[in-house]
Amino acid sequence: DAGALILDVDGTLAETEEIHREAFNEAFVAGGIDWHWGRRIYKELLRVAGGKERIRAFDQMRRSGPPLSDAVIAKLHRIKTERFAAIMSEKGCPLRPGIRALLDAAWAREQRIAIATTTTRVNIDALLAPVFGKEWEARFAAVVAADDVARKKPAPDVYLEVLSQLDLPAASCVAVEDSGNGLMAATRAGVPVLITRSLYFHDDVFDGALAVLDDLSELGP
Ligand code: XBP
Ligand code: MG
Repeated sequence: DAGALILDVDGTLAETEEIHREAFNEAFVAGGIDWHWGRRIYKELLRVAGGKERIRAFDQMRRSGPPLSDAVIAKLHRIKTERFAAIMSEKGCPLRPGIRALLDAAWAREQRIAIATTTTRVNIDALLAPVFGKEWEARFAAVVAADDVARKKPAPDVYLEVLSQLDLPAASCVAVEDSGNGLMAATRAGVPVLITRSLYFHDDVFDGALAVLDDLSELGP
């Protein structure tokens, strides 16, 4: 019995981070907050997994006044999630090279595919429904997102939850990730990791990965 492929979403299935960044910036404008995240600061902020956590981290870095309340952060993030879906439906976002072929080949040999991500669950829908239709989730053996676990990556929680839903030993699976946080999360869960280099983590060092590829088209047909 072959193990499963466990896929990250942001940066791995698609280059979504620029859309996340745009959505954050639109949420700050809508929420009347005088922030704008450029690429350089966003690269640093990406070390913090999770949008709400990222807003809080920036608030702690920059603010002299009282910290933003949980309610304000939740509201900003709610707007950000709405804007993400809106931008995705306006502009769309293609899957990265090799992803479609990898999925089709795995499904053809009846290998199970799962998703392990620290993004908000509806964001996966915004990405995958246009490609695979409304019933996209039925194609995946397990879909675990930030909302489903206590701790986001680099904690192993999303991977442990996927393994438990699949009832598979970690070492029989392969994770595909693009970030150091993702590599650490999967590694802590005992899952070997293939890295695909993405926009924001292009020059990072990925010690302990099985391999580091520019993109999955390198795996060939
Ligand atoms: C993805 C993330 C997410 C997105 C934003 O990490 O860190 O926070 O940037 O999503 P990974 P939300 O690819 O390692 O899963 O705003 O919905 O949290
Ligand atoms: Mg990622």
